[in-house]
Amino acid sequence: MLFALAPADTVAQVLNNPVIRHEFTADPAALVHDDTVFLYTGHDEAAIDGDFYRMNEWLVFSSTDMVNWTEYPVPLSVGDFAWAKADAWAAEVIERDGKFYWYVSVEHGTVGGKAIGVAVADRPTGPFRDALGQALITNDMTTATDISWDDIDPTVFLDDDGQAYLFWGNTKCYFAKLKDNMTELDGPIRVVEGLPNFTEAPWVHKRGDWYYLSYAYQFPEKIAYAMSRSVRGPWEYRGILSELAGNSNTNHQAILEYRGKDYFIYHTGGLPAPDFGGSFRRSVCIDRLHYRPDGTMRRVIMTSEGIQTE
Ligand code: FUB
Repeated sequence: MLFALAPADTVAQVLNNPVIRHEFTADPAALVHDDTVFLYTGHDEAAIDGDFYRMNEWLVFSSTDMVNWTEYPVPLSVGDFAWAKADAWAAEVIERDGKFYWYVSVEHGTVGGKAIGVAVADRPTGPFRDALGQALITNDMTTATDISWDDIDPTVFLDDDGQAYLFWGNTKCYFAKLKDNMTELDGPIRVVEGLPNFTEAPWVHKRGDWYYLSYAYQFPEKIAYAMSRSVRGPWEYRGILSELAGNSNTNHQAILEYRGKDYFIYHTGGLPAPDFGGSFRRSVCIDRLHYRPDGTMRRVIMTSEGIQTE
């Protein structure tokens, strides 16, 4: 009997997605500091039969190969914001002038609705403390939609001229300038136009002369993106970047360049039995991202193998 050799692309590799397996992680954000990647996530704690998010804290991990991750003590939780009462939803950290600012989504304790807070630390792993003692954005500050959960999913971007911007939203995508202290808005809140089927999860990054605004599209969520020559727009929609995240009805992406390679960091419900991942038991995954010569991004292929060590 003859046996055909397996084609090279079916040779078994280590299955590195999801990248964290001992707990559930969602809503990734990442930055590079001192040639090390710091991965920030939410922490899904819903029971197997849970039917909504149970999220009380955020987590931080580091890596120098995108495969092996070191976890640190819990750096920030809802309880660190005296004015907040629940829901450690999506967040992002940025470094400016040697300090690390962590913009988070939470449920406000008195104003009602979701709100955005900011914490600060001297190191990427914390400890972080509330930088303001009150919310930076509350639901009554945004009126483009009636929903109470439109002030979530902050993404922060520092432009080449030193001007920082905060983008966030659900259903509507908002943006505003930040003062140099990173804890106050510097001007009006505006609505970003040109993002069809915007749901949530904006992420702004720059490569060369192009600015990119990726976001969760429709519901269940795909990731789509737009491009612009200015962070203030106008934005031109450029299509779907990644497809549905399997058994998770949300997705949430971070885009990172590290040591000359580009990465797409996202979540799925992909932890198998006995953990049984799902929409409220999500896990961060990482795959390579590739640009075309004209700056557009190729569709990301979500894989079980993920990133392989070289
Ligand atoms: O994790 C809670 C919410 O689900 C996030 O804020 C959204 O981006 C979605 O992933």
